Amino acid sequence: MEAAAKTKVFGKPDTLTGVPYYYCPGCGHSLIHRLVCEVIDEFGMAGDTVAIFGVGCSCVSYPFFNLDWIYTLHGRAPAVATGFKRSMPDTLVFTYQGDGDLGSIGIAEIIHAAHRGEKFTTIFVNNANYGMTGGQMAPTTLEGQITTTTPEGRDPAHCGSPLKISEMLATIDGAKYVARQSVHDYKSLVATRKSIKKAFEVQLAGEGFSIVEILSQCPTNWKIEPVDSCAWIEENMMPVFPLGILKDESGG
Ligand SMILES: Cc1ncc(C[n+]2csc(CCOP(=O)(O)OP(=O)(O)O)c2C)c(N)n1
Repeated sequence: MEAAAKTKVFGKPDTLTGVPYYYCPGCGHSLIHRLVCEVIDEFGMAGDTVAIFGVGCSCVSYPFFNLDWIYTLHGRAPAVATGFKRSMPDTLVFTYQGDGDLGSIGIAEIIHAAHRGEKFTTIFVNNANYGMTGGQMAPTTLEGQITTTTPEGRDPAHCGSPLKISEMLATIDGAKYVARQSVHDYKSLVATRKSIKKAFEVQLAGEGFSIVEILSQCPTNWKIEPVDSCAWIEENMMPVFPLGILKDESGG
């Protein structure tokens, strides 16, 4: 009997190595890795891409990628990306940074990279806390959110309100594409992939700085079950950090 012809409809992106993820159960980083890799595959650019990691949970991610990568000091990925992209302008360069890395210690780096209109892309993973170090308050921590450093909940009277970093970056002329997406349901995964693709296109067209903020699950530090973390994003994060394209000045 002849074997029935099979058509492959789904598979692992070639840019992912297939090394099993060792993130906490329900962590959003692995979903985001996959979407980034799918887009790189689509562009056929794995050999011409450099990933630049900040410090945080994602700094253990290099075994997952079939890519060249650089691991930088905390918050300094935009400076390294600036140097790399300027010296090798045909390379697809992206930084991959958490909200602590990008929004606290690295806030000046990202603002000035956008201000200079550096032609790289930032994947900004907002999980509303410092994940790697055990769940301390980040600039993006929600009002009332319990973290190890705000055991009674973040009080804006002395901790400020959640910093809307993408809104801030969108005011900067050199930033040409700024989007906020999420990975909490299928629809948001599709939108996030689309935004990553658009951000990379803006970079490859030499138009300026591009960034995609992605709301991402951290059930371990939110102290909830992985299955509940998607609803947590929708109910708690999205009212404060609404999804959408904050700025698109691509195409001249
Ligand atoms: C100069 C410096 N200060 C502090 C630390 C400790 N540190 C490691 S990861 C981290 C926070 C990372 O949080 P985030 O960027 O939100 O990423 P996540 O782990 O949540 O993905 C901190 C403060 C460090 N490694 N280097």
